[in-house]
Amino acid sequence: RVRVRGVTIHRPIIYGNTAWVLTPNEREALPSPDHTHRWTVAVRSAASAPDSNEVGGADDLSYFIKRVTFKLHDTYPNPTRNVDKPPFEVSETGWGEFDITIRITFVQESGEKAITFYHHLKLHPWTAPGSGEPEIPTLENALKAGPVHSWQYDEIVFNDPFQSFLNILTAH
Ligand code: SLL
Repeated sequence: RVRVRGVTIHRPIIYGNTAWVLTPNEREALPSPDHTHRWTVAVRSAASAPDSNEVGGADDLSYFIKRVTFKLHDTYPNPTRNVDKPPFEVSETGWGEFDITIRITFVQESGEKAITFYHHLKLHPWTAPGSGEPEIPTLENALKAGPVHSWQYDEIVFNDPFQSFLNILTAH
């Protein structure tokens, strides 16, 4: 296998979360009524919108990503969630914000090491009413304000890729 020296190729991604406040009715229907929010954490192609749930097409990263592992807070059952096909996302309910460890494993043919990074799950739309200090709004006001979005753009960079992997990347 041959590395192509001096070549750098990158793939743009978006990662992060969207969170929704649960209505009182939705909360009553849950096994844990202390949960206040529903949220989705995801890794997506930067070529499509963060909220797209499209499988295949522009948002299909599976030609170079084999698995995305989302490590949730230990308060969750089975906190290590492996996602082996798109959409690369996890949806849950909960009451608190925490750091999610995101690990991307690349397809076998790539010969690339997995990469790991973090996303701080954001649930609350902090507001500074009037000239006051920023504060977490009441659930009622947060519900009116609509979903909270917290997304980051980034680029996965491959240096000196194997020729076969470079072919896979450029074919898409
Ligand atoms: C905090 N350090 O205290 C954070 C921890 C934990 C979030 C947040 C519920 C999990 C479950 C949940 O939202 N955990 O009940 O399955 O704010």
